[in-house]
This record gives sequence, structure tokens and C-alpha cells, in this order.
Amino acid sequence: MEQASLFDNIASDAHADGETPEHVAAAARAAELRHLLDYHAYRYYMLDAPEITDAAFDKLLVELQRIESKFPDLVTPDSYTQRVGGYVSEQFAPVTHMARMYSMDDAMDLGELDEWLQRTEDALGAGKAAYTCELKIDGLGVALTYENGAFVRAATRGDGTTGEDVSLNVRTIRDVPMHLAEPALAHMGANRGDRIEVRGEVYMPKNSFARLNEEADAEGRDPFANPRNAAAGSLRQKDPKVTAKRDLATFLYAVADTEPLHVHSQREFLDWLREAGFSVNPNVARCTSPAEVHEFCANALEHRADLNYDIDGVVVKVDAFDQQSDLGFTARAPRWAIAFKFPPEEKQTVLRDIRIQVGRTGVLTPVAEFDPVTVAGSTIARATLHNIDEIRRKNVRVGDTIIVHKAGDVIPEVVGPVLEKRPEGSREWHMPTRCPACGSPVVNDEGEVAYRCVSMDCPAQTKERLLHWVSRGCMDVDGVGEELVDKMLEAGLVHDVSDFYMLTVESVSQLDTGRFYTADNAKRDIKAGDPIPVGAKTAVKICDELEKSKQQPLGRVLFALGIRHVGKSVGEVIAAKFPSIDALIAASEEDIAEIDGIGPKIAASVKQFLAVPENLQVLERLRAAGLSLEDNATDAAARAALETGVDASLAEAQPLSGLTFVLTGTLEHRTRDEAGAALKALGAKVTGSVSKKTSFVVAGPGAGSKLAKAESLGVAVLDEAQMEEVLATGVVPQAE
Ligand code: 3BA
Repeated sequence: MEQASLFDNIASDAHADGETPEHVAAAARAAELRHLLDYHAYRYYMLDAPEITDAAFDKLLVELQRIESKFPDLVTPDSYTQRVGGYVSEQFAPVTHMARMYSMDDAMDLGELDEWLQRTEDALGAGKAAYTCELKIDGLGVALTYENGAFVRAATRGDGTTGEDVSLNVRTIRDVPMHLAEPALAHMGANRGDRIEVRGEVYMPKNSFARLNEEADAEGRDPFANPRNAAAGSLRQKDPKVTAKRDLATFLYAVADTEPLHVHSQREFLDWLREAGFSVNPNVARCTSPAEVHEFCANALEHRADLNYDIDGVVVKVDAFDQQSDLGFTARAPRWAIAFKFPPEEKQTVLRDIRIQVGRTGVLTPVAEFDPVTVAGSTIARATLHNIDEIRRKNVRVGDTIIVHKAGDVIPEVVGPVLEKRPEGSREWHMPTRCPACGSPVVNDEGEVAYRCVSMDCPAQTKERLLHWVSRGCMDVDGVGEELVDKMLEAGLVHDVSDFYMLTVESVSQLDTGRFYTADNAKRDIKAGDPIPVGAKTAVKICDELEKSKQQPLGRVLFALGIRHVGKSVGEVIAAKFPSIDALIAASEEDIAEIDGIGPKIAASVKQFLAVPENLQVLERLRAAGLSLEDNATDAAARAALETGVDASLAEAQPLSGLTFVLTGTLEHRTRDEAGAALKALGAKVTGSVSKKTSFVVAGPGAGSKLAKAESLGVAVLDEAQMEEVLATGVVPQAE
């Protein structure tokens, strides 16, 4: 097993021959580097929790490669330089790829790219080669297998030979076709039934990554370090329902065997992929000279920040397949391709302060404030340090010169200090013992990293709660931002979220906007320097927005209330089970914890919130203001219909209520979970085991004991097509 060998070769090769001092030092460093690379590769691939940046990892790898090329006797078979990369875990069934998934050689700078281009031109004849340039998507390598044009399996790349079966999760990715489109099959001619294994990258768009991490923060989960880790974590979920909620997408670029496709170059192959219905990155170019390759790389680097997905370089491939064959493979990579790696976008700056932000649940979050620097296309001056553990782990102090970058090109992040530049007399940073906003004591609950302000009416918490209520994704009240909330608080107009609904055009229009008249926009009777009021027009709009927000469904309200550990999706899940606030108040902690996807921690937090008299009073005032605090059946049905794709009016009619279904075997058009959700949306009960009470068993290919049991009990059995008919019409077949 790979893991077993991770740490056991540290000092094993310090006695190679040629014991010059230089050789001894090189041997020791090589051993250390191998140990570090193995450890960090394990953190990255297995735990999806890297401790160092990709750039720092690459630096270690390059250093080892340099040592090994200088002292070839120091190369060990288990060296990271010799392995294709990646790990295979035991959580998912292993899948052997149809053909090996190779690695690629890297060019770390333009010089190394030129060396490769030169070597290739030399081998094929000057000017004879054309190159396909593709963006190097920073995702997760996967292989998708199709038989007779139908999807059968998806696997991660793993170690290049064997990957993990992630079929159920990949089925939930919307742009992965379940059937190859006819024109592509027609192109294969007599080979149309052959097994095809296409390869590419699963990734998470940057905006979805940012949203997911915001939600993680809100729900008290650890955020992902970058979109790549978010994609990996989402793909390697045990529960496909979780994957289905993550916004994943793919770009395909390779195939195990080109033979059956009747294509002769990478460019023709990419066309075939598109024709078959796969997502292919549109930013590709066929270049006919090294100069054009350079231009493509420069262009990609320039537009990197504009893309909604992470790229970490450019892949240059010899286009023609016969030329690819001439060049062949080394032990780990094709000679006909090279990965030109972008230099990492990291900058140095000076950490001026670590400021405390008090969140809506009272959590104190340390935020790094540093001299502004431009990274990946925008200026940044602060980054969250999350918590005290993170600060200790990163070992940063106020006054340090620090390295900053953007995680996934989006989120500013402090990488670490430049220790050589640490000023003398600097000191470790500590969490304050009193809340900087209200002076109340700060507590650190047993077993938690978070420090929180204990006060029930800390002004910072109040403000954050109010801002959270009106924010996008919560009650969506457009036009109410931080400045206006500040003014409302100052004027004593709002104390808790129910006060928003006591606002009138009159009271809002008199608030200050926080801006002032200048000589340019001063009017009659108004001097420059007078504060600008909100004005009637804006006030009307804000009151309209607030009025509209009363229609938000209960799930949103639960999220907007700012209950610890309740994010948007948790709010929705709870509201789906308890569609009124009264039902939720009446529910026990155990009832709540029993909801699929809700753990004891969330249940306890919800119950705790609903036990505080002040919170119940806020809910009563919200109800009095006209929020229904319950989802009527029509709305609930409409949402279930939207999520599962069944007809909305059918969902409202609940034609399957009173019927119990069991699903077994493999389905073609939906996963079993999706089919179950669709049946439930029409009112059916879906259970896991067959009994006399079961109304129907839906059996796909591969059905086993459940089908046998149904037959022995005389329970009606439907095939997938019949089930789809039921979902489309709401009518079940009558017994013969
Ligand atoms: N093209 C990654 N390997 C790639 C087919 C070869 C290849 C990649 C690529 C080996 C990207 C190594 C893992 C692998 C499929 C092996 C790309 C990208 N081409 N555009 C030349 O965008 N990340 N990665 N994947 N086979």
C-alpha cells in the first residue's frame, strides 16, 4: 500500500558510493525532500487538505529533480520524481483504466518550454510539426467509460493505472452526457459499439467555489483551500446527494484508445468530443510554429484572471497522431506533450495589524491587514486568518513581511511569513480576552477553535445579524447595505430583525446616507457639508423590497435568522421536514437530528436558538409584521417539482400519496436517489426494503434479492420505463 511507504525511507540512502562531502549533503537533502514530497502529496491527494501551496510543492519537486539529475545514483524507485503521482484510497472500489493514464513533463519557465519545442522540432524536422495548445485546467483527472454509447463508469485518475470508482457522483455532474450523441457514433462506423474511455478534468467554477466557502463559514465547517480541493472533496463524497448539490463541471481532452474513433489528430479528436456531447474547453489553438505557441501562452497568462475556472498552465501537444507515435513515451509521460506551468501569483507585503471582526454569532475572527498589493488582477489589503490555530500554524506576527496569494485566484490568503525578514522584538499574537466591540468577556468553548463574545446584545453582533438578514441568499433586501444599517442603528430605528418591518417611508427617508453635499451638488437652502438624506424615492424602494421579502420561504428565514450552523441548504432541508416554525418549535432535538443530513450539532443549535425567549419574541413580531413563517403545500410542491423535474401541478396533486416504492438495480436516466426524490415529490413513500406493504418495486438491471423478494411476495414490479411513465402521468399501472 502506498501510505505504508510514506515515511520509512528518510535516512536509508545516505551511504551511496562516491562519498564526497557534496554527495553526502545531496543524499541527505534528497532523502529529506522525498519525505516532504510524500507527506505533502498525501495531504493534497488523500486528505484534500494541503499545508503548502502548489508552487511551494513544485519548488521542492524541482529541487529534488535537480539533485537526482546531478547524482543519478541517488534516484530511488520510490522517489516522488519516479511516480506518476496521486494516490488510490480504499473508500471507493478500485477501477483499472483501459490504458495507463500518463503524467506530463513540466516546463517551469519559457526556457524549458523552448528546450522541449527545440527537441521536438529536431525529432520531427524543423517546421514539420503543428501543436495543439490547450489551457491546463486545474481540476481532478477523471476517466469516463462508455459502452455501446452509454455511460457505464467514472473513475478518478488515481495512480495512473488504477483509480477510484466515482460513477454515482459523476452521474450528478450536469455536463457529463449519459449517451454519446449520434453524429459521433456515426463517425465511429462499425466501431460504434466499442468501449470508449475518455479523459479530462472535473473542476469547480470559481464563483461556485466562493459561494461554497461562504456557506461553509456560515455553517461553521472548514472552508476548502481552493477550487481544486473543493472539486476533489465533492467528487469523493460517500453520499452522491452531497455531490449533486455542488456545482461541478468537466472539460475533456484525452481518450484511452483513439483507434475506434476514426480521428487522426488532437484537433480532430477535440471536434469528435464536442460532437459526442462532451464539454471541451473553447480556448484551444492549433499553432504551426514555436512563436505561435509562445503567443498562446502569453495570452493565456494575461487572461487567466478573467476565466471562471482555475488554470495552472498551458498544455502543448503535437497535433498529428502519427507524429505522436514517432515520439512515443518515457517511463512516466508522453514525449509529444508538455505542461507549461504558470509562475505562481504570490506577492510579498507587510502585515500591519491583526484586527478582530465580531460575527453575527459572536465568533471573533482575526483578519490580517497588510499593505495593499496587486495579485491576480486586483488589489488586496486584507485576508481572513480564520482562527487562532491558523495563526499559530502559519506562524505570522504583526510587522512580519508576509507572502500573500489568492486561493483559486479569488480569495486573498496569507501563505506565511518570510522569517529572514522578521523584525527584532516582534511578538506572538494572542486572542483578546474581551470583545473589542462591547467589552464583554470572550470564551473559548471546550474542543472548539472559535472564541466568542458572550454578550446577547453586543453591537457588533447586532449589526452583523441585521446585515445577514437583508443579504443576498437570505431575505434578499436590495438597497440596504452596511452604511444604511449603521444609520438605522444610530437613529435607534432597529434593534433586531423584526424592526425592519416597522420602518416607514417617512422614517427611512429622513436617515442620512452617510454622504455629504459638496459645492457641486448643493441645492438651494442646503450648504456644502450638509449630510445627504436617503430621500423619498429610495425610501419607497427600500420599503417595497422589505415588503417583498416577507414572501421568502421558511428555509430562507431559518438561514437569515443567523442560527449557528444553519446555512442556506441546512435551512432548506429543515423547512422541507418542518414546513412551519410552530412545527419546528414543537419538534424535539431528536426529531430534528433525525432529518437526513442534519447532525446532532445542528439540531442542538436550532433547539437552543428556539429556547431563548428573546428569539421567540422576534419570531412573534415577524409574524405580526406579516411573515407567514410557514410554507404552504403549494409552495413546497412547486419547489420539490423544480428540484426533481416532475410536473408542478402533478406534485401539488400528490397522486402517489399512500403508495410505497422500493428502488433496486441500476437506472439509466436518473440515479436511484433522484428517482426516489421524484417519486416522493409526487407523494410516494420510498423505503429500502420490500415487504407486504410495498406497493411497487422498481427494478433496473442488476437487481438482486429485493426483486426476488418482491416476486415471492407478489409485489408488482415496474421497469425503468414504466416508472418514468408513472412520474410523467402520476398514474400507476393496474394489476393484471
Ligand atoms: N491535457 C491535462 N495529460 C492533458 C494525454 C496527456 C494529458 C494531462 C492533461 C497525458 C488539463 C495528466 C493526467 C492525464 C489524461 C492523463 C490537458 C490537461 N493531456 N488539457 C498528454 O487541462 N489539465 N494530465 N489525463 N491522461
